[in-house]
Amino acid sequence: HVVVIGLGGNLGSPTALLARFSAAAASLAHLGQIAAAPVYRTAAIGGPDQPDYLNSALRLDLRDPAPSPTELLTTLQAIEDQLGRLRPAPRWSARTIDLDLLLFGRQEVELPGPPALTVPHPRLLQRRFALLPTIDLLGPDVMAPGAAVTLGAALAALDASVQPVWPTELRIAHAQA
Ligand code: A4P
Ligand code: MG
Repeated sequence: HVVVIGLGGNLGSPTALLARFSAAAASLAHLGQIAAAPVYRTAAIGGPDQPDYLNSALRLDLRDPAPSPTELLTTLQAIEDQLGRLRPAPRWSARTIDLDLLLFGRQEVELPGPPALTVPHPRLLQRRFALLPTIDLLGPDVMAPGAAVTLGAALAALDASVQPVWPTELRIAHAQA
């Protein structure tokens, strides 16, 4: 199973945010091989007025015995808690770290939960901050499960002036298991 996990956050310095991204990668390394996308600075989409985000993504090639999508989501939420994520908070408000399950192989998942889970992530194809690092990891020619377009075509359809994304020099340090 090739899994893609979106990383985001906009509370604290870039250095602090990057340290949380790297800590999240290290916490996942026991599940399989990890590759990290570049880190982008991105304008906040939706929600109240808030600082720019850092966004990136991890590719996780799960080794057996692989967790189920729900087990992996529960792990991601536990890592968010360990890294200081405060809940409950208003939807789309500023946060220290957000870990989203963007893709889980070719699986389509729709579970009421708790925890509720929809895979592919329901907003993946509408968001440049999620699509760009996913394409860095998988290439532009992959079709998102359940969608009729490639990731690259979905990205090309989005307005870069409405959703600006800027490359940074920041790199995620990730422990290999
Ligand atoms: N949930 C369902 N499916 C998934 C999935 N595939 N991955 C449920 C992760 N979670 C999933 O998530 C809310 C609920 O979604 C959970 O109970 C989970 O069971 P949350 O992380 O607790 O809260 P949230 O992140 O505030 O809500 P949501 O709806 O996930 O927000 P988004 O869509 O993640 O948006 N702008 C920029 N530039 N960069 C960003 O990273 N992020 C957001 C948050 C808004 N604007 C942003 C960014
Ligand atoms: Mg989230």
